Amino acid sequence: MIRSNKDWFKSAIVYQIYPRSFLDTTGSGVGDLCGIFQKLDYLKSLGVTDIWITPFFESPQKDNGYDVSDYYQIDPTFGSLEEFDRILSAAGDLGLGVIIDMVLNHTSDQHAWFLESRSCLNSSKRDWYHWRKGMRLPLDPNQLVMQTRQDPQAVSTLIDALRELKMLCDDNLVAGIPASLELFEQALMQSETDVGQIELASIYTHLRTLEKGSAPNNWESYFSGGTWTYDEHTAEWYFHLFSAYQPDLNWQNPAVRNALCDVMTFWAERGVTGFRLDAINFISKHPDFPDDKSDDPHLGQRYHIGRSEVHDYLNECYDKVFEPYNLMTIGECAHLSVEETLNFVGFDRQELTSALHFDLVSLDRGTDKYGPKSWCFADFKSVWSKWATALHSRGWMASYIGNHDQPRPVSRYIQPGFEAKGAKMLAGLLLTSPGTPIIYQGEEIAMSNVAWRSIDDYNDIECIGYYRKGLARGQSPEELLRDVNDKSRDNARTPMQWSTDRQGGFTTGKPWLPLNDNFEYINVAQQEECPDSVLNFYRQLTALRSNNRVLQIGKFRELKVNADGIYCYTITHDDVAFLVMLNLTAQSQSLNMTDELLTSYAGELMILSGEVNELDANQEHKVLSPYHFEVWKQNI
Ligand code: TEU
Repeated sequence: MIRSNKDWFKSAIVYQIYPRSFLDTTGSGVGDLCGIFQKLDYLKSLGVTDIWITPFFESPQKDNGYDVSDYYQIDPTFGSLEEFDRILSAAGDLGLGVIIDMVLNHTSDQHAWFLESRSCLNSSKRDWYHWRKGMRLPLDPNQLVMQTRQDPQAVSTLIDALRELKMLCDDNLVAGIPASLELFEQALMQSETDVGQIELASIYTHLRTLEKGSAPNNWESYFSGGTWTYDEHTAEWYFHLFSAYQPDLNWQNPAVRNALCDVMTFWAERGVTGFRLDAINFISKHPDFPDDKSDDPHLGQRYHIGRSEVHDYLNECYDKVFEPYNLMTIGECAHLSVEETLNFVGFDRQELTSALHFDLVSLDRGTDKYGPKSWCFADFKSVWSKWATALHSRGWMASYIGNHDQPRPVSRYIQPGFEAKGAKMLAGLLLTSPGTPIIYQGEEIAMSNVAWRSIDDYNDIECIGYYRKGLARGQSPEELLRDVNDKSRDNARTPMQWSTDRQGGFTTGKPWLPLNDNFEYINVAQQEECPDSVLNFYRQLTALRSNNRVLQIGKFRELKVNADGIYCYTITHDDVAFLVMLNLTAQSQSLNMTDELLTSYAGELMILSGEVNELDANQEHKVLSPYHFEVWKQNI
């Protein structure tokens, strides 16, 4: 389906599907495309306009599909191309667009491009990825002489081995050794050592270590550990920002860019309405890969985040694919300022239609992303308001509170016992704020975190890396498990809770990840029956947004309030104004009705979650019940 209106993404409401956890129709325990097909009516009923499906391409599934081994094939775990086309066409009939996830920063190490690239030094695809020689400490001949003096038997074999190595390898490959060899020979001539024999193999091992050297630089990966992995076969290191199974593509190479544009064209031709672009602001790396000498908590970020070349690359994709197919492009743009983000999504740029920022989901992240950090409502509001205001009339954002990489919002921001009320308030915030809202599967029924007892219960490559790294530096397993419980991405990946049936109606088999035990009282079927459910509240909100252009394109302004736990803002456009008042806390809050608030507090009450509380007689206060949310609309 190609949408005709250029600005269509401004009125979109997106629902994100993590296919392996959505609905399994085969009993394999893993969700599949047929499952999505079966739920299209449900998705339509939510009032969303587009679904975004996270990667379903052929993949060894080391990072659940974010390690693609063939961009043109569907992983058999999920189904077939025919089934995907069936979704596209049935969704299209319902007026639902389909956005797919493009993982273009890296491929799987099993992708044919990488297999070819790693096959030999002069492979035609060698420079499709980043390969570097190890950093070697110069071989100190004097030290070697000292060593052999202690073991005189070793000398002659060592010389032979060094000579052989000199012949085998070109100077570049074993830089340092040939020069050292000469010095070593000179030093040896002057010495009076007995010549003996030792195992050639052990010398080779020694030389191999010298040859391998250490990683080409000190950058850190996102999944714990360094960004380089040594490849024995060609004695070079390859670069990966995520796991070693996910080597980074070299976007500097025009052939790579062409190949990736071909991939995107293939899917655009099939009729997708857009792409979510994974880690897109990371695709360009400093070509020299310098050591990061700063004291940044994440070494190397300064050399791969939002570099200027990214804009040239995206501009090229825009001309070739995004623009001709009128696609919505949602760039995952971590750790950028507002101004830097505008370089991707400004209306004057020809790059992306929207971006996802990381400021909100970083609020409670301390060391290494998993360590705890305290946060307060004032910070929460200031981050939200910053992004809600900054881009107005200059560019566009996509907004979200949770996704497949984040713990569940109700467990993160809401006090236990208030999940349903809290979920409604968060939904209200999301769906009345600027930017294209993205609802992550399960949020519409307030699914929550799990807390498993052992790291062995987890599947998430990221949290397992964090746990191992923590153990290595001496942290206690209990402390690490607590961090993992709070932050693991598996929290968002437990299967969708459809009903009280066995395995929550998700599968008839053994689910790939256990369900959250609370499926018996948090599930779609029950909430369908209850007019006051979180699910039905979502429907009210999507309808409100879709029926009111003002909410889609209006101007956001935060109003001053007397308490950090209360958040009030207006959204205005032309002669219509919406007022949103909400309580971020589990306590009732008394809101001082300032003149500014009183002016906006008029017109028609559109939506309410919480107790009906009129103003007091003097019109000075209004009580907002725990996680209260209300919206007013007036003509101005
Ligand atoms: O996530 C990327 C991601 O979360 C990082 O880029 C993020 O910037 C960093 O961790 C913040 O500190 C995407 C996918 O959403 C995720 O599921 C994948 O595992 C990852 O890319 C690798 O493809």
